[in-house]
Amino acid sequence: MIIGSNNIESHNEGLLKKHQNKLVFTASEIDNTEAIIQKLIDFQIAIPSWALGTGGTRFGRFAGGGEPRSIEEKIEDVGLLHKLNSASGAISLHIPWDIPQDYKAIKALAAQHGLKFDAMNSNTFQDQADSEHTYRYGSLQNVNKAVRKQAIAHNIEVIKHGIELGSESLTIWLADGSNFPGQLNFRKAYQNTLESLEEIYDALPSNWKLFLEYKCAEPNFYSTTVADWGQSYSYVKKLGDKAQTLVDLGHHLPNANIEQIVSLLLMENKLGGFHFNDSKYGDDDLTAGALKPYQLFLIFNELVEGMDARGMNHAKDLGWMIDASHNIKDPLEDLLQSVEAIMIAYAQALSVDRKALEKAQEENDVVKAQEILQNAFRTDVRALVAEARLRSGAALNPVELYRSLSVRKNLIGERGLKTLATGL
Ligand code: PSV
Ligand code: MN
Ligand code: MN
Repeated sequence: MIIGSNNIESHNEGLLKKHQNKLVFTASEIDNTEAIIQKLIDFQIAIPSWALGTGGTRFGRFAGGGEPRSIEEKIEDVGLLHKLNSASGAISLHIPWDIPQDYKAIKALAAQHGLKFDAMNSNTFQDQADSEHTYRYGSLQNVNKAVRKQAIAHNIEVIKHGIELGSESLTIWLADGSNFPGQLNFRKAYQNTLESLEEIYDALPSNWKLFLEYKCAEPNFYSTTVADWGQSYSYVKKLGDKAQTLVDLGHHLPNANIEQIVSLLLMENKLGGFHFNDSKYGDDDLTAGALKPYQLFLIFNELVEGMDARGMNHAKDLGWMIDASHNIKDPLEDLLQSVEAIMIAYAQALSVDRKALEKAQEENDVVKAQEILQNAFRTDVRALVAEARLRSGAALNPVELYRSLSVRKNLIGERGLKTLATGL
């Protein structure tokens, strides 16, 4: 299925008048709208290949139709998203769920859709049919050296795939940990993990980054070897400049102050990137901004403040990725909603009156500081996000256009009703 520019133009024509009125009103409420729109145009969020199909839980999976069956079809799906919103210009692959065969052809297909390859993800949390050793008791932490070697070799293979595709980062998430007290010697598990990570780090090209993702629990329920930002920080600090921490919004203990974590990691130059999603209970992997949009805004508020303080480029200097799973929604609609929510939070953070906030903070004017933040959060910035899309040739309302073009029905026509996306 291909969405033509003519489809987008006629959709936009129908919505233009209303949009322009909203934009004029927004510009009367916010000072620096032109600068914000430009930053929004530049901002791209990578789509994870594994979120293009229906996810599931251990209780079942209710797949929708027309899901991508190959890496090529996954690229095509991200291409559809990018055509609709011009903000999803990258795909993040997971090996071995996505095994690139013909690099040249895959790169050409991605380029045709205006896509880059964002972080490559390794997988040492599942045994593969051809694996010699099991990860039942962990991978990089394993007491058995042969298992560790297998996991290290896998990560190095992932880097090699990434080099061929033009990716520049590797994300490592480890399921390693223990299920019961006494099962693991924490000190040895840490040391084994560090040594293994060092070997992987040594295989990184000079222009690459290694992102070490943390997660408080699951699949292990007593201890996790990289369980929180402090543990990730302790590893990446030892590894070197190319290693940084990756924050997945769903990987914290309840009520964690994620915005403060982000601020601290940025200050230490150890924030590498994000996996955006939302949650109520645990690693729920729900649509970004669906439950806690204020938290998402507060995170972006720290990001904008911290990146500006360090002179960083918002669009290029961190890895922006979604990590989501959809049990009941159409995955593509869900991803459009996630990207929109992230862009809104970013726009809101860009609209914060920084000087006034700094003054309020210096004067310990707590009420004023709250007024400033909440004013930015409560001012409707959706017209700015839509304007950024319009200027990039994308749709004013991506979900509406997706539906009016019956994209899912077309994909079912092409790929069939019973498709099992590779991966999750
Ligand atoms: C683990 O929960 C995680 O967030 C990691 O990023 C994985 O690679 C991803 O989910 C996919 O299962
Ligand atoms: Mn993640
Ligand atoms: Mn997760």
